Order: sequence, then structure tokens, then C-alpha cells
Amino acid sequence: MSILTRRHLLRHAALSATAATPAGAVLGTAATGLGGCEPGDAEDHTATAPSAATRLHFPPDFGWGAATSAYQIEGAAKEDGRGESIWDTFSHTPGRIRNGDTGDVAADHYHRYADDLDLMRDLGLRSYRFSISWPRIQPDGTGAANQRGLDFYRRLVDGLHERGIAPMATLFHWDLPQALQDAGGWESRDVAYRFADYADIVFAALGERVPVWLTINEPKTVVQNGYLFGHHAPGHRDPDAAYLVAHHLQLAHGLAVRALRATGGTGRIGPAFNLHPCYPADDSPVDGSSPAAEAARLYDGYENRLYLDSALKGSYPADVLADLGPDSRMVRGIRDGDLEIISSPVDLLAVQYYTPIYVTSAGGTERRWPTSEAEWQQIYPDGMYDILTRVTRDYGPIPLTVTENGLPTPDVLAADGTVDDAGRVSFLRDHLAAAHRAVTDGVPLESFHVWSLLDNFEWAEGYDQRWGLIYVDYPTQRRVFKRSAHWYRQVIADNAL
Ligand code: IFM
Repeated sequence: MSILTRRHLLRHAALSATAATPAGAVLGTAATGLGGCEPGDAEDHTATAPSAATRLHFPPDFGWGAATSAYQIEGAAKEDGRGESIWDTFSHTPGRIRNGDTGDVAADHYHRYADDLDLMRDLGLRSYRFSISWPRIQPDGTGAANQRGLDFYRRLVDGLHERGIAPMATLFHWDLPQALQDAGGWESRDVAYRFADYADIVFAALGERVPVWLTINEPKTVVQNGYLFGHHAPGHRDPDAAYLVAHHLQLAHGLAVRALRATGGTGRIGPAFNLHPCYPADDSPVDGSSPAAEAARLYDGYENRLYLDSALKGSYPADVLADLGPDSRMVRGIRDGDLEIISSPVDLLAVQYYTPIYVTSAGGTERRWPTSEAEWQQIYPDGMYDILTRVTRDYGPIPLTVTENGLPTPDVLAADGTVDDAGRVSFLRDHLAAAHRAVTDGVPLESFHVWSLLDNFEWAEGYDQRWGLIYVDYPTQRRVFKRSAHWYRQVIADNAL
């Protein structure tokens, strides 16, 4: 592994070790600037809507959506036969999660899903992206299906249809059954095949009712946070294992695509990648030969091409393989035929954009824009444009959906019952404007999902960060539309910014 890669890892380790972002550097606090936004952007734009001529109209039938994931909102950790996942184990391990929080109750969505569906309808959503909890379907990760788990998702999907909202289901959003972790987790090639079995069960039960499937949510986050830096489950710090895990996650993706095709159904399917545009910190041309450009290119290999190239081109990037070296567990773990499976044709690509990365000639990184409460997130809306146009340019006109975009803001429920998250309104408006510009320039973007519908369990940050359009008062589980939810409802109704 090269010096650059070690620096890449160190940079992440440093970020992950950082405590909360210093006050004053946070978007949405009174004293801060808004990266990528104009001065005064924290104003309520619902009150100053642009004239019809200057509005940004989205394509007819644009899929306005919001996203969640099972462990982050469902709670009901021990109900209806649900097994344990690695996030149950991890969150109950002292010292792993801020304030000792767990997903045991979360937003209690498992019990309140019908009310939450009504909130989605009130918001005007046309698409809802959620994930299915593998340990609800197969408590130990193998064997017969747990019917009560399937029934929950059947009720959820039916409720979406009744309200005219299209379901978009993610098969895996990090909650691996603990029993499979005990058998080696994603380091074990066999787990990719167990995932395909699980996918078979889910497709048989829900395949007719779910028009869009996503396979694995953010394999890169599992690789980096779960296996390089250890601040996500399963909490390992093992670079050699990490990239073998990347390969097995990609293999699992391809097997699930094939499983859906084998049903003969009409559902569409694709991967969900969090993509970070990587820029040379010295502002030299991205495709140039300056040391910073070269360093940024390898960084891009680890952040983006490792996943994009294998799924969409059928090859791993040569620079990353060379950097890992022929003796790495990943390179040794690639078998004949794997890349054909991984690159099984997909119907769409789900893009999740949060932050850019600026890479120095020495392979380190620099911050250029203010961060949100999530210290890893620089606020740079143009990155949305860059990543969407780049994917279309490099991988062809595959339909795209943005399945996550958002930020945490320091939201407070005021005495008058309102939540004024002006920073979220500014952020979403600027990122949607960038997405619109990409559409104007020919990107086949079909939908956009805000992360997140509800405040929820933000992994190692517990409930400290609030990412939702809808505020959750955890002691009472009361839901309150934030200012951003009112604003988003209007955007959806107008189909325009
Ligand atoms: O909350 C997460 C989500 O689970 C995956 N994408 C990033 C979000 C914010 O960190």
C-alpha cells in the first residue's frame, strides 16, 4: 500500500477522531457563513419566491422524495422475531456511540409507520426510499423467512401505494445479521451468497409491488468506517480486510441484480454509491499532471472508481489495484467471473452527494468550505453538478437518482411549536439548483431524495445530529414539520425552485 493510501487512511482517521465541530463553524448557527451560498441565504425563500420566468422547473414526473433506513428509524429491536444485527451489538458496546445511544427505539417508526405515511402524503412526496432490515427477514441471516418481518414491509409498501407514493427499497443499509458477522461478516465470500438468498426472499414477497430496488447502500462507508477506521460496526481497523470487504460487497450487489432478473419481474435495480468529487487542492486541472492532480486521481480511485468502474464497466481501476498490490487480500480474492457478476447490467445508478474532497500534492486533504455539524461535510453545492455530470460523461446516459443529500442542523423545537432550520432550506435549494443545472446540461436525473425524512439515529453520532425534514421529539415521539419541510412541500407542488 502506497504512502498516498496511508495518508488517505490517516486523513480519515483524523477526521473520525475529531469531536463535534467547533461552535461557529456550523452551518445554520447565527454567526456562520454558508459555503457555496449567497449572503443572506438563511432567509425564508418561501416568502420571496422568484418570478415565474426565473424559476427552475424540473422535468414533468420528477420523483421528489425523501429517504430513511431501517436501523436509523424503526426501533422495535426485539419485536416480531427480529434477530440481532451488528448495529445492535455495536451500539450496545460502551464507548462506541455518542451519549451511549442505540437504535432500540429510534423514531419508533415500526409502530408509527401509518402516521409517518400520512406525513409523507402531506409533504407531497412522490417517492420514498427506505431500507429493509435483513435481521427482520432472516433473524440469523440464513434459512426460512420470518413472515412477520415481511408483513411489516408489505404493510409499508401497500400504504405507500394507497397514498400515491412510489416505494424505493434498499436491500442493505448496514444492518448485517450478527450471526453472519460471527461467521466472518463481509470478509467471508459466502456472505455475498447469503445476501443473494435474502434478496430472493424479499423479491418473492415484494417484487411485484416495488418498482425500484437498490442493492447495497454506500459500500464505501462500510469499507472505510466499518473496516478502516472502526467507528462504525463492526468496528475493525484493518486496511487489508477492508478492500476484500469492498470486493464482496460488490459481488453481493451483482448477485442481487441477477436474483431480481431471475424473477422475470419488471422491477428496476441499481447500486447506491456515495460519491465525492476529488479536486486537486492547488486548483490545477483535474486531468493535468501536477502532483496534486495525480494524487487527486488516486484518491478518486478509492472514493469513486473502485465502485463505479466495477459495477458499470466490469473492471477495477488499475491504479487502485496497483496501489493495493498483488498480495493484498482483495486482489487475491478476485475470482474468474466475479467482475461479470458485479457488472451485471443495472437499470439506474443511485448517487448520494454530501461533500467534496480537496487533495494536496502530498496526498493529504484540505478543507475549503465551511462544514456542517458533521465535521466531514464541506458545504459545496457545485459538487452536486460536478459529480452528476461526471458520472454521465464517464459512464454513459444511465438513469440517475439522487438518493441522499442533506445536512444536520442544530434544530430546536420553539415554544410556538415551530422548528426554524433555515440552513437546511438554503442547503437544499442550492443543491437542487445544481442538480437542475446538471439536468439542463443533459444529465438523465429522474428523482431526488432528501436525507432524511425524519430526524433519526445518526450512527456513531447517535441522536446528536438532526438530519430530518421532520423534527422528532424523542421523549414523546411527536413529529413536527420543520421550516424545510414546508418549503420542500411547496417545491414539490410547484415542481420548481
Ligand atoms: O445517515 C447517513 C446514511 O445512513 C447514509 N448516508 C449518509 C447519512 C448521513 O451521514
